[in-house]
Amino acid sequence: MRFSRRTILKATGLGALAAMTGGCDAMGGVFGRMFAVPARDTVYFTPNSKFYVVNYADSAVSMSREVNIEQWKLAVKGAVNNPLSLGWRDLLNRDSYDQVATLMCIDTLPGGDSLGNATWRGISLKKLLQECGADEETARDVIFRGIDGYDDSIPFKRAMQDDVMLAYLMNGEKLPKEHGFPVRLIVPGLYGIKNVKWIVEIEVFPGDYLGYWQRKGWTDDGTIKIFSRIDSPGHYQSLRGTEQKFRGIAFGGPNSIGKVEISFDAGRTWNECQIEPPMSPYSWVIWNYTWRPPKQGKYQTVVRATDTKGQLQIAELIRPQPAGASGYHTIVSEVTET
Ligand SMILES: Nc1nc2c(c(=O)[nH]1)N[C@H]1C(S)=C(S)[C@@H](COP(=O)(O)O)O[C@H]1N2
Ligand SMILES: [Mo]
Repeated sequence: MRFSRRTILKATGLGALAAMTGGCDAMGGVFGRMFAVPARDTVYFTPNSKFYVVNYADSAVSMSREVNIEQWKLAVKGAVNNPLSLGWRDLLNRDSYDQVATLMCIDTLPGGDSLGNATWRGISLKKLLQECGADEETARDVIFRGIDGYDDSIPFKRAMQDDVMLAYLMNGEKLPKEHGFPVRLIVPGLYGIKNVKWIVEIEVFPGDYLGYWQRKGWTDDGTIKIFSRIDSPGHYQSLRGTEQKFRGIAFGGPNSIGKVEISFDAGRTWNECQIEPPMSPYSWVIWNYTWRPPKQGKYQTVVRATDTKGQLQIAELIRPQPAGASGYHTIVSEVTET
């Protein structure tokens, strides 16, 4: 199996290349590559037009189908006392709230690009489930089904937490088609696989349900692992001057980031970076570090993060399948002039 990344390449251009060289270099421990990778912009909010897109299939449904919003319905069924069917207007008439949250694909390599941060507006899933009289005794999972045939589930207990949202606005705009119009799930701290797009059906389920990717051997838990990335300077960018500004992001998944450290000697010694205040408990943070290179040469530069619970990012290089990658993003910093 492969995730379909065509649109990622389209959306991020050289950024995707950066991810691959960063990731592959880190994975293979190969530092001899001589091609430079440009720096990335580090932003609080990823513009919708640059937000990564991952679909299990480049199907006509997922990419180009126009939803007739007047006919669109969202059904809530299963282990509930009052099954519901919501139309677009019903959805808009419900109480809504805004929440800043980072979305991250489980297929992201160390230093990769398949994550973004946005302000989502939507309705509370918990309130909807309560209104339907979800049966707390029998409910074990909540299943979400997309119009493209995709499905996934989260535990009922997780579904009943206040941060789980059915979102219809993204960064103040109508949810773009490729991101799930008219409505998608946002579950902070769980990988993208759980954040089902184009939802048409929600089912309260008495058992442990295995969704699309779980049936192919991927995790049903989906807790995001701590991630950090060096955005600038780029890999093999030639550095001139006594002061070099390093900058990037760190994301703790279900927890906030407490500390970010950078190493210029392949992880032997570490320096603490400055962290900018996060936009929300569910958002990535931006970190900065000013480095004074001691002399010319090539430096293996590594970043790692620790969450607010004191858990250090996992150093071991592990591939994304089945439960998400780990490993530190590593680049070469080539100081050509001090
Ligand atoms: N209906 C549906 N929802 C889906 C998917 C899909 O293929 N179909 N892909 C999932 C995956 S793997 C990810 S990473 C996120 C990506 O969301 P985005 O494309 O808005 O970034 O959507 C998830 N929700
Ligand atoms: Mo994903």
